[in-house]
Amino acid sequence: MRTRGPRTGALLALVLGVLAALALISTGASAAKHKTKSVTINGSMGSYNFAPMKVKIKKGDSVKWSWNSDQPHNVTFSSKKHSKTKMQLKKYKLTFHKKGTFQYSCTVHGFTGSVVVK
Ligand SMILES: [Cu+2]
Repeated sequence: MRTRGPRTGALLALVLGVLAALALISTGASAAKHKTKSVTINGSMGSYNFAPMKVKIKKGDSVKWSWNSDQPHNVTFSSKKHSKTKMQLKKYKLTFHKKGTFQYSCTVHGFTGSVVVK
């Protein structure tokens, strides 16, 4: 009867090493958290804008809008997603699951912004 030779031992070590490496890779991937970028509304009567006007994010990331203004504003996408129209918006957050460029505006004042999802 043969006992486990040095070659078998080396092969076993190699397999275990590969498994350990795979475990590390998958752990690393799931640990990559999705980010949230913030957009506020700047300006005063007659000259408002979203700041920043263009946000670049990755698929699965979110954008959070908030403002505290002397005028009511909203965030309205052509997809009909929209925030409430308020002077103070504590938080309006959307997560983007598709790549593309998404334009939006404040329908009260007409200024625009965009979210670019890569
Ligand atoms: Cu507005």
